Amino acid sequence: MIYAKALFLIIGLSAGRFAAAADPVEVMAGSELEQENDTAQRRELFPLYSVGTRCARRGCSVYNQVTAVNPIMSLASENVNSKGPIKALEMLAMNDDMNTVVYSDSMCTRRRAMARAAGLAAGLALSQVKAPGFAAETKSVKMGSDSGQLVFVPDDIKICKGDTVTWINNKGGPHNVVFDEEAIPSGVNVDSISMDSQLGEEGEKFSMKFDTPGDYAYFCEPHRGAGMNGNLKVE
Ligand code: CU1
Repeated sequence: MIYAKALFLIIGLSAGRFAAAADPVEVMAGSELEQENDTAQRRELFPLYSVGTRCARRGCSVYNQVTAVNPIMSLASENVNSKGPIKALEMLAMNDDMNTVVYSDSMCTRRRAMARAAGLAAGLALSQVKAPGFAAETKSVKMGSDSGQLVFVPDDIKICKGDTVTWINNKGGPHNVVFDEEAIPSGVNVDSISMDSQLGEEGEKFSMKFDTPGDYAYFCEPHRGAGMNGNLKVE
């Protein structure tokens, strides 16, 4: 009988403990779910320490350290009407860009956002990092491999709209770059992006900027039969 009572007591106590423990866990799980579902409540990756005079939740210490070790950020504030050592608009833009880097599915969108954020962190103005071509890159393609094979190296590249490709004459020339008019995005003039003339000297270059997204195919006229073809994807 005593054992039975003790057993009930233990069951009763532990049930109560479980019940007490279960409540807050459920509440937390619920609110976490709500936050995940509500994109407006996403976590800010770059808290706005400099906006206004009040420091965000965590206090001013981090932001003080940042400005102390980065004189460029302090300098940037002296230019125009700013609320803090880093201009509020720049901070908002940087936070936006960092979120884009995390959430975007597009490689080029992420790359542009990353370049803007890096520019802002280095003290550039918003107008500078937003200028067209700020994040543009140039990719190089060798014409002829180092061992003299008649190929483009690499023969398949992916760039972002606004990027430039530079073909560099390497070995086995003369080479050129002629786009296939059947295999370029509609509306793009094949002659305006091709280089008919042939590069004979090692190190000679041909550069072209691509603004129209799509798939492009090209070849080297003298070595087309040997399979000197290339593909280019503009995102
Ligand atoms: Cu060639």
